[in-house]
Amino acid sequence: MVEKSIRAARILEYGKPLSLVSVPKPRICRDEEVIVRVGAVGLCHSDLHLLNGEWKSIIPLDLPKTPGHEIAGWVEEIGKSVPTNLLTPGDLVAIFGGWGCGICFYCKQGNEQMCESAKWPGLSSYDGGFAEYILVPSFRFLVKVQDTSILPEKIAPLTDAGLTPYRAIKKVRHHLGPGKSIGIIGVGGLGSYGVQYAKLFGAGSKVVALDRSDKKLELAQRCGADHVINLSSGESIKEKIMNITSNKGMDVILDTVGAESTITDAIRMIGKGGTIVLVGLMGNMGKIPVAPFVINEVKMFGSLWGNFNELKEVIDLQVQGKIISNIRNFKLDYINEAIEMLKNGTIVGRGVIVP
Ligand code: FEH
Ligand code: ZN
Ligand code: ZN
Repeated sequence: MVEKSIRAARILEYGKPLSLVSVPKPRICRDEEVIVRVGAVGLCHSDLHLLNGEWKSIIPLDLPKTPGHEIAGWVEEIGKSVPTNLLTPGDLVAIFGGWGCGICFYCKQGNEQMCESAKWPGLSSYDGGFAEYILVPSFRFLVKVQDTSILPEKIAPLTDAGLTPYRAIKKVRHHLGPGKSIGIIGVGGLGSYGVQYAKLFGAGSKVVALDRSDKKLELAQRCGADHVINLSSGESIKEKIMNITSNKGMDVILDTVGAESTITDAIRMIGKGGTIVLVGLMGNMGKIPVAPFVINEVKMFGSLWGNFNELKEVIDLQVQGKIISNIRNFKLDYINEAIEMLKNGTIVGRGVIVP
């Protein structure tokens, strides 16, 4: 049998541009498996860490590897045990990225993204979606999108950029309401969804978007932010926050960046009894000023990605038109240019590769 080949953008060596190469088309070897024709795949900051080799010790990879973990496309082929009432070739699907074992404590809780031996696509032994096709180890990781009029490039970012702030904001909804405030730090891929969820689930809370780019702050306004603050404006950010919040400070802050500076900003802006949720993975360390943290009873926690049911909920929101995906498409041939733009912060919204 002649082996078919496909195009993929792969890491051959850390710190180098991705290489566009020909690789064998994946084949079904186990009955649960599904091959998906990639329709779109989002570019995530985590990909930058991965490509640079910064995560070598936490996510060891055998190179070459195809990254890309934010994927949507069409079912190409299914294994023998895939229930055809769930999936058939041609279906539009979102690929849930938490490829859990299914039986550990975290998987049984429904949080497969936190599995003890999670195999995230493109972030583990499995190749990801910067390719024309991807092998998905089980149909359990696919969400069928019933509305086939939606383009895959609007679905792919939902599997990570749209999902991560959704899970985080669900965890702090009880702190929001009239007279309350929520700040979204970073209006990149995640933050533009974060602003929309803050409006949708904030029950009248004031939504404040903070970023260093005026273009991204304009996007935040289009997404419904009540106030925008440029973090590099040099003016007193704390003073602005105090004006907006009647001198209380913010009730909730979602940090979608996770750099030392944004953690410091968040702690400076948070009010008494406030909650900071960290989802961004940009930096390595943050500093906590002990006295204000204790005296103001600040709460701070992390939130990882989202689970399968949460992905279904986010897709429902998109299908109902309750959220919009702000994307910029790039052809697979221009993936390294897109990665450079992501590095420089010049992509407004989510950069999406369309093979
Ligand atoms: C990074 C590393 C491990 C798991 C998940 C991630 C995020 O990129 C998901 O956004
Ligand atoms: Zn990611
Ligand atoms: Zn597990």
